[in-house]
Amino acid sequence: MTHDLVIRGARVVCPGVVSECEIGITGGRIATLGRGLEGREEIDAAGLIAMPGGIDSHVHISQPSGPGIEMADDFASATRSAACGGNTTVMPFCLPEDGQTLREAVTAYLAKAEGQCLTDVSFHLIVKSVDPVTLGQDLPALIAQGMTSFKVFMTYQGMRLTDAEILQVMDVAREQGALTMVHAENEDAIEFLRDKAERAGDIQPLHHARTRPVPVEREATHRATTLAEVADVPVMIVHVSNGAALDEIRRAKARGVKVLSETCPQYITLTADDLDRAGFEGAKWVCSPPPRDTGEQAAIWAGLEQGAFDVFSSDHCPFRFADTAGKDAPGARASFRNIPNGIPGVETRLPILFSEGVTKGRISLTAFAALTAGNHARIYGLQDKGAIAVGKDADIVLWDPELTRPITQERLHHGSDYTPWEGFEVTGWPVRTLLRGQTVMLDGAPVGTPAGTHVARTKPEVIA
Ligand code: DUC
Ligand code: ZN
Ligand code: ZN
Repeated sequence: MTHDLVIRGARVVCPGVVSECEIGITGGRIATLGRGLEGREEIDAAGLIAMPGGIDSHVHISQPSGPGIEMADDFASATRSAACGGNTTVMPFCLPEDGQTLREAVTAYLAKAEGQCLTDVSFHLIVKSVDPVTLGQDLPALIAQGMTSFKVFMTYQGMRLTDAEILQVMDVAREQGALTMVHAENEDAIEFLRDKAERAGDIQPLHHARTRPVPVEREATHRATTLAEVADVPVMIVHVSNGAALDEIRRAKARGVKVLSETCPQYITLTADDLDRAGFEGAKWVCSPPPRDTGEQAAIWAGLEQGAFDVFSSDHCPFRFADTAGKDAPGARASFRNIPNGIPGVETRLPILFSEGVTKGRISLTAFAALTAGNHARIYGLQDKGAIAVGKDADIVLWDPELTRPITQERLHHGSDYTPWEGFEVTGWPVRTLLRGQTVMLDGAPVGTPAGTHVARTKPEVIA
């Protein structure tokens, strides 16, 4: 059999095992894993590592972000950046604007993504209002269309749900077979600390971190896992930043609750000190939950090494510093309260974990592939993705494990005007990304026309 394409010479990271085999690709799918394969085209990947294309199951693209603030990425720039960072699928959130139904929002997001994407996309939903149309019509219809996961917030005025509302939403998840993702921070506690800080004149970016301390996340994580226990549903706790929250997850699991968890590059590499810069520059590191300290970084690393985390995502949520820093910019109006929460990271997630995890010997290649692709596919129901295995989409990323260079804004492709990791030294970079067998990144540059599509999902594995 002559394949469309054969990749030769790479060490191939298959689920649970690394193999010295060739990859035969036909019709955009992996057709054969073996030796002596024939192909009309070939890639010589000697010295490289072939991994499943990254799946980033937590990104924000073109999301409404408050008066006067626009997200820095649209679908073209976000997926270009994703592909250049070794990803082949991203999972953005669909957030309804005020007055819009969830179904109207989905229609609008699908239209924004259509024809723009260099990677595949698959949407999660955000439930910010609990009303009969959302619960009784839109969620069941959208889940049936393959949007089988949604996020609820315990923080942010206008987005947060009460415990009673979260239980109602979880009940729909149970009936319809969807996965609930929770942003776990206690809004009342944050509001109390924020008001106090502002009254004391503590308005610099550092106070974003000081007013969202670990107990705020720990308590909400306990509550979210308890609500899931009461509602009898699995739950995904997203962007876990510290050891105490992770301990709540461990305790819930020990009680038999099906809890999944996610952490992100910011919680293993950044600290609250990064927000403590002269003037307003600390705004570049404002995300929620905030980066903590080196002790909490160690606790998150221990969790990654022990397999306590299911997925490692970027929480890419890009803004332009110029929009928050100038004296007339919306984010600079008064205090840290006005800085939009989020940092760019879809292009740097994989190199950071590869360098800090694989190159430094903390995690294996197969654990890396699971944390960055395989588990995302299994958990969220992306049947054709996430593994180098016969029959899967040929979504593959080739890594040069020896390539050493720092992260710099000028080499990135996102719409932000900065990276929080400027100058961060990385050993191990993706050098070629293939989406369904077509090259979409070569040597750090985007290639080809946008052929990414929206992918409908099956029920999440924990539910099916
Ligand atoms: N939560 C996210 O998941 N992303 C950005 C901001 C936030 O609070
Ligand atoms: Zn969140
Ligand atoms: Zn997020």
